[in-house]
Amino acid sequence: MGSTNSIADPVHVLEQAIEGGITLYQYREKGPSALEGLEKTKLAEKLFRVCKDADIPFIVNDDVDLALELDADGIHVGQEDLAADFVREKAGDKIVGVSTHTIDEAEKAIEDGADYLGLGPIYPTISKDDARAVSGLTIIENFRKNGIIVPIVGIGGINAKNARAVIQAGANGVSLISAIAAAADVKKAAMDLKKAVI
Ligand code: TZP
Ligand code: MG
Repeated sequence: MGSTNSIADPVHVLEQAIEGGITLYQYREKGPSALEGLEKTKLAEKLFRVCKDADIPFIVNDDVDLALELDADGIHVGQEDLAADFVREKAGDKIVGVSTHTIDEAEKAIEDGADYLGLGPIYPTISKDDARAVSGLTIIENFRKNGIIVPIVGIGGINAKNARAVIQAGANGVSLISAIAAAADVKKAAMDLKKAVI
C-alpha cells in the first residue's frame, strides 16, 4: 500500500492493519498521484517506524535506493523494474521479492537470488494500472507442479472470501491492497483476512 490506496492517512491505515494482524508490509507508492522525492521518503520513514515498532518486516516496492537509505527489511521488483540479480547484489542479505508470471521468469528470479515470488493478478484488480491478464489460481498450482518450492504470495483481487483458495492452491501467503486499505474498518478487514488464511 502507498499514499494513493486509502482515503484515510496511510500511517493510521497501517497501524490499524497491524492491529488486525498483518504479518508483513510493502510500501508501494504507485499511480498518477503517487508521491515522489522528499515527500515519498518522509512518508516511507513514518511507515517504516510503525513497522519497526510492531516488529513487522517493511519491504520497499521498486525503489532500491529508498530501501537502502532506510535500511528496510527488503525490496520487491517486477519484471519491468531493475533486474533481480542487480537488486540482490545491492540488497545484501535483505529480503528480495520478485513478481513473476511464467516458470521461466520464476526460475530466473530464483537463480538471481529471489527469496519469494509474487504471482498475479490472481483475480481482477483495480489497484494496478498496468496489471497483466488475470491468471486465476492455476498459475500457483502450475508453479508448484513444476518444482518451484520458494515461498509464493498470490496478489490481485484477494479478499476474505477468496483468500483461502489462494493458500489451498499452494501459496504461502496472500498480499493485497484494497481489501484492507480501502476497507471502512481496516482493523476488522485485516482480522477477517487473517481468519481466512489460518
Ligand atoms: N500486482 C498484481 S495485482 C496488484 C499488484 C501490485 C494490485 C493488488 O491490489 P488489490 O487491491 O489487492 O487487487
Ligand atoms: Mg512493479
